[in-house]
Amino acid sequence: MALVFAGMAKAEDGHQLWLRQQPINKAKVTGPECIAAQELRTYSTQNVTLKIDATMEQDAYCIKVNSEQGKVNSVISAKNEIGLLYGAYALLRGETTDSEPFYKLRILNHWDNLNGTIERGYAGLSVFWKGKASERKFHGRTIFVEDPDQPINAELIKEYARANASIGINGTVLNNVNASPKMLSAIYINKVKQYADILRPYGIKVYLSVNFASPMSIPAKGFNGGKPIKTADPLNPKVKAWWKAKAKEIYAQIPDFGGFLVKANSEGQPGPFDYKRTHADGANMLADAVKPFGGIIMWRSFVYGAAHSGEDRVKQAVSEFKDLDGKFRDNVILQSKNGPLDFQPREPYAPIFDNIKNTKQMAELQITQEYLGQSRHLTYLAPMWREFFGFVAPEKLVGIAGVANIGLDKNWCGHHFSQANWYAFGRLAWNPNLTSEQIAEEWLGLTFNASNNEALKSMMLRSREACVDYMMPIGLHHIFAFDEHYGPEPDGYNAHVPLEWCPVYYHKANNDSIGFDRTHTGSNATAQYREPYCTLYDNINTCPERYLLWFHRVPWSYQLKSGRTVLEEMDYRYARGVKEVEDFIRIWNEAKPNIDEQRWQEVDARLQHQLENAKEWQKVCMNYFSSFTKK
Ligand code: GCV
Repeated sequence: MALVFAGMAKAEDGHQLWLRQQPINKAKVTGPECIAAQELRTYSTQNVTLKIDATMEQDAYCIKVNSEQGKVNSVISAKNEIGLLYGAYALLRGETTDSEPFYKLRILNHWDNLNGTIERGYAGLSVFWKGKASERKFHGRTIFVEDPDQPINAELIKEYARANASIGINGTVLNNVNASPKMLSAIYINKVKQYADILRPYGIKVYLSVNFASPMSIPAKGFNGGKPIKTADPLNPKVKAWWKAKAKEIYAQIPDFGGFLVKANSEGQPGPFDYKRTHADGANMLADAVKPFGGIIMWRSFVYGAAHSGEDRVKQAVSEFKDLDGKFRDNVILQSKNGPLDFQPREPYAPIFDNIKNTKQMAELQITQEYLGQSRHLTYLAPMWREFFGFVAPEKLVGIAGVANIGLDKNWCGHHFSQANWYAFGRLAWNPNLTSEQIAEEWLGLTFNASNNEALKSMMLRSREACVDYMMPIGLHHIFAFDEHYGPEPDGYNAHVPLEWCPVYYHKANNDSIGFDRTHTGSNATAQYREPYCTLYDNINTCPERYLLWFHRVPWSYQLKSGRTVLEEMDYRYARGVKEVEDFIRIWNEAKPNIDEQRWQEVDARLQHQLENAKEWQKVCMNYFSSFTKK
């Protein structure tokens, strides 16, 4: 191994991600000439035969290793070149087993805007879209505007494709779910085609997020004399015709285009509800438009403030979609976040997965750490995603989407350890039964030559729980500073924004009690869960304490199993979270001799910052919450 990977002395900036092999150029590779063959010829230490076996499942591969007289010859078989590519990367990782992906849809969601910025992006600007600085400024800040004339960065996108293919990702949504209608204009479709052409040989399909009101501002080729129309009502024949014409226009350029992702009637986005139509009306209309070309619609259930405005926010997705179950076309997939609120450090699973039984479903996980320290904290997310799969059986889903954490930063993700989350997402989308340990070990080996470093592995595995402890223990949630979703703001209240964006709405602390009563005596969100969880969560004696203040309102004198009161328990947990980060710093210091200088320094600087932040969370939250008990 030591010969294969980059030497310790060589400066590393993280750009190569987990693909740090040095070219060896000694392997003999026979079989079809394809990217798999090129990769193996360059990086393999053994001779390999590639075989096409048309009877195999799509994307599956079979690896056979034969050692004869000290010489290793392997055979990789697959249905086509993409399967061979997956097999090649597996072999280069040291795997010698057969494998097939659990999910057909393993998709990254980029929340990238056409002006080059990224919503909840913490690693620089978009790798896909470039904007230019406008002359106008907003509160002293530069405003970026679209610039469709900018050429694409084909080399970078090829690297992106390679990295994704190496972990089995096979789809990418190129733009933000808060979508600009301009995404569907001819000039941008042409750019999407350029991306599709680069990504195709790596087995990656492109998808787009669409703005439901696009027909009102963008022309569709061959329709209405090139003029937009006055409505986006999904039952209006002209609207249906517009989307059909648009689908035709897209597929003429990108025959294997994947389909659309839609955020409708949520957080100000247009949708069918604007015309008193249902989500099914909207989704089915789009589904019919892409169906002849084999496209799909991923319709998001992250909807609040629409038909069920005012209801406990965590209940609204079920309220909006339950009655529509079974009414969607077969090429519509309902895409839901893992938790019912919004990617918090810890949430109970989203009960929409229990309530929807006759509609295809996908889970949306967030790789970008919007609420978990962004690219400044070391937080390994595999344990959180595995926790979700403990409640929602992987078989219930037809695919997995991950909100990407990728940007133009040299190391792609901002924090070197955030790369582990991109990696883990791909590996879990391929096989949701892999353990967090296995993935961490693999990633540490490939990224830092440190697969055997138990301390680093333990740091990764403990990091998400530490984050929960120093941000929001025992079921606290959404007590972040407004908008940035980074630091603490437990007293946050702003009369000018929806109440569901204000921290005080979630913890409801007063001089007597704290917590959100979501039991049958309160918002009754517990009733949306299947048994045994419904009963388990509803009853304070059986509700796991990690969800205590999520589901229950308790007096300050309430004692937890530890014998500590709520405030004492908070005190204990915040302190424990801080101590964990101190320990991560110690572990990282001990690993110093084994890690290249630049990456060691960069991670160290971020860990120091993480510690400051953890202490700030502890101080601000303890000051605030203890103020109630002193009155
Ligand atoms: C893309 C949260 C985020 C928003 C995001 C939204 C969503 O509210 O803060 O930035 O918008 O979720 O998932 O649609």
